[in-house]
Amino acid sequence: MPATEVSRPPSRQQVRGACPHDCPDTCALLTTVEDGVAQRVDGNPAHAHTAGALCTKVARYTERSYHPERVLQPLRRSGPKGSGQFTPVSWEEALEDIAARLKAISDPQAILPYSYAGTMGQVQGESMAARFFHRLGASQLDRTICASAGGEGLTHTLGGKVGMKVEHFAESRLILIWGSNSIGSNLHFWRHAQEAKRQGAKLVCIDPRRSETADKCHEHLQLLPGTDAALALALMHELITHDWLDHDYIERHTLGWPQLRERALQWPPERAAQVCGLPVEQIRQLARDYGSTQPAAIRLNYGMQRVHGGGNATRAVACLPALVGAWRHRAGGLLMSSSGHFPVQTQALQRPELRRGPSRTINMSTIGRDLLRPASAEFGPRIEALIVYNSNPVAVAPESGQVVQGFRREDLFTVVLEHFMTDTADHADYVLPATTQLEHWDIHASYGHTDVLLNRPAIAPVGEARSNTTFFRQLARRMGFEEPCFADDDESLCRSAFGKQVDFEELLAHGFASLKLPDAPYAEGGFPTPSGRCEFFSQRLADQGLDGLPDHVPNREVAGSSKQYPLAMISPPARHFLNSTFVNVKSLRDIETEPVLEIHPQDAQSRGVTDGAVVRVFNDRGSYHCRARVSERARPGVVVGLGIWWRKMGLAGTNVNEVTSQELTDLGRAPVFYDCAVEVAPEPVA
Ligand SMILES: Nc1nc2c(c(=O)[nH]1)N[C@H]1C(S)=C(S)[C@@H](COP(=O)(O)OP(=O)(O)OC[C@H]3O[C@@H](n4cnc5c(=O)[nH]c(N)nc54)[C@H](O)[C@@H]3O)O[C@H]1N2
Ligand SMILES: Nc1nc2c(c(=O)[nH]1)N[C@H]1C(S)=C(S)[C@@H](COP(=O)(O)OP(=O)(O)OC[C@H]3O[C@@H](n4cnc5c(=O)[nH]c(N)nc54)[C@H](O)[C@@H]3O)O[C@H]1N2
Ligand SMILES: [Mo]
Repeated sequence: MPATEVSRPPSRQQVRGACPHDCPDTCALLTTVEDGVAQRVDGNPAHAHTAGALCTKVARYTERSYHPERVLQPLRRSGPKGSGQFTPVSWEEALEDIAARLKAISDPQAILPYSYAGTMGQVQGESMAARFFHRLGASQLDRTICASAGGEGLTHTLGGKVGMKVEHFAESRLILIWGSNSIGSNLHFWRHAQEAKRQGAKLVCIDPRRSETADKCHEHLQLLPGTDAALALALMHELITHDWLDHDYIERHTLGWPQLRERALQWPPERAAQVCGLPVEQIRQLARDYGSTQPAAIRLNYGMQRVHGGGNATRAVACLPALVGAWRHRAGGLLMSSSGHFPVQTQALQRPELRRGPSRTINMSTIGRDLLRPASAEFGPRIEALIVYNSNPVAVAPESGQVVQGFRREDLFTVVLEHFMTDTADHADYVLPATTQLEHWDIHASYGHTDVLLNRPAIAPVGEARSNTTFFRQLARRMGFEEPCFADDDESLCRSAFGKQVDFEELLAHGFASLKLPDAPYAEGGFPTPSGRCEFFSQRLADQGLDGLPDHVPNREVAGSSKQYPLAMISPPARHFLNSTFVNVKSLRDIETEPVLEIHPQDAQSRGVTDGAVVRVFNDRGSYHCRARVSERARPGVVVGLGIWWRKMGLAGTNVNEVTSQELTDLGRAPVFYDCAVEVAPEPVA
């Protein structure tokens, strides 16, 4: 060592954070930083729900943050739309030009923000961005792509996205894991289910796929996609005919029992067995278990509401706990999402009062169709500019054929804030480097537990990356927006996110703080519905001209109903990706290997499909190639295209959303990813 260089110990610290990803677990993170470089990311052992453990994906967080292909400079398009050819420019130049391009659009409603849950943070999600778009008078985005069918179903039944506390599942005697592959997508819930299992509880999985979770449950009801309401109604039928009901709870805490009773009596198990494609005895046994075991808990997840009748199916399932009085126990009831328990100060964060003119709303799930729509009296102006952040619509939105065509419009001005050159970034006019969770402040609610988490920056922004909030603050200045709220810094946004109900000093000290909630919130009724009861019958739905009671609303594309496309396809998450995030992280992609289609041996044989063969999956909307995995994880008549690969990393530059449709659900205006008929043929990539 040269004499002039002073040797000093490396500075080493651990910074408390929160996992930003779209997952019910919302883990507390501890990032080890040495000399300004993040060395590793661990689960915080002090946070009970995280319990010091992370999933395989987030344990590799530094591999993603320091990925050699991260976008580190602003880029301007230099080739045709979608070619992925870009030239680096300065932030100054990019911001000036973007402001000029937006100012040149005469009707601000021709400008559309497109964002979802790349980060679930309240600050880097919709705070400064929402202020910016309200002040601009841009179109608003209906954020329906994931959970709005189930969300509305739950709201019209229980009153909101509310339910059991997740930790109490550990004390349940019977757990129905319904439309959820918990081991793959909700690992920290699975710990509680395992604890219950060790204590003797029975675990039942309700899923068209024999998932990793189904493997570990005592019972698996492998029903056809989109038939959950039929199953729930048949369970009610059995609860009624055997009088396994809690009459006192029904009397005092529910609404519409005589009507629901009449509806359920039309669903004997034989009828449901036919619709669901299940043995009748399996339905009877489940009803017996549910009617005779306390406390019984249902972990309902969003996998069962991505079909035409997803809203009604959620309503039907959400009626069950009240019928048997399961809510009386803290380990009984249902949990789909806990997000409605959090006192999020949306007004303070997003400032809707900044909007002066009229506003139209565009549904993010029909972005393909809407980008191609001309101006009209009904639609309003043609979409002329898109600003995308926290989302990868070209890969994740349904019916990619139309989405890609829309993003390729030469007259569309597109700005994408991203970490990587995703399929969407490839279609941008400007790609701007965004910070990751290790580099910015944020604060998080959760949809799987009831703790607030604070995320402090662990390292300085990598390269020239700027946070979403920084971008919108700086663009606001160039647009001439002078309201003082555009000067709020991220730490003060974090402070305002939950108001005084959450102790910010506690968050600063520990990184997390639990909401103060009763253990069994609906033991004595008190649901947040208009009536204060669990609403079997919803007057609010009836007032909209809809069925006030839950019913079985069949899929539009029922398995076996089309000669041309006889297979029903579902496309649930691959375990080592998070939607389309992490597909470019090599160590994780190596585990998933290639886009895969699980197909039952019978269906494979009749089509001449062999294990490992390249197949084409197709319908009238489009087609994509992937590798067949002949497996009994798929039931006969149903194929499983594990999601969501980047198109450009697929076998032929496409992915599963080529075949999904832009139809919407019965409630909540949501996509129907799992209501999709296809045919499959062995066919190498041309
Ligand atoms: N590893 C990983 N974790 C994730 C995600 C990911 O991509 N990867 N995604 C995250 C996101 S965005 C969300 S919204 C959450 C929740 O995400 P969900 O979409 O709930 O995902 P899963 O838990 O995989 O549950 C889907 C399960 O539902 C099943 N299913 C499909 N159709 C039906 C049906 O009609 N009825 C029933 N009963 N089941 C059906 C599928 O086979 C699958 O096993 O998970 C999050 N966690
Ligand atoms: N076929 C099929 N399609 C589906 C589904 C399915 O089950 N099957 N699932 C649907 C569901 S449940 C969902 S939730 C959607 C998910 O759709 P998206 O919310 O679009 O999720 P991702 O594909 O993970 O894309 C998020 C992007 O945000 C970026 N990002 C992360 N953090 C930040 C940040 O701080 N700033 C900025 N600017 N960018 C950031 C990431 O790099 C990533 O590219 O997909 C839906 N699509
Ligand atoms: Mo989602």
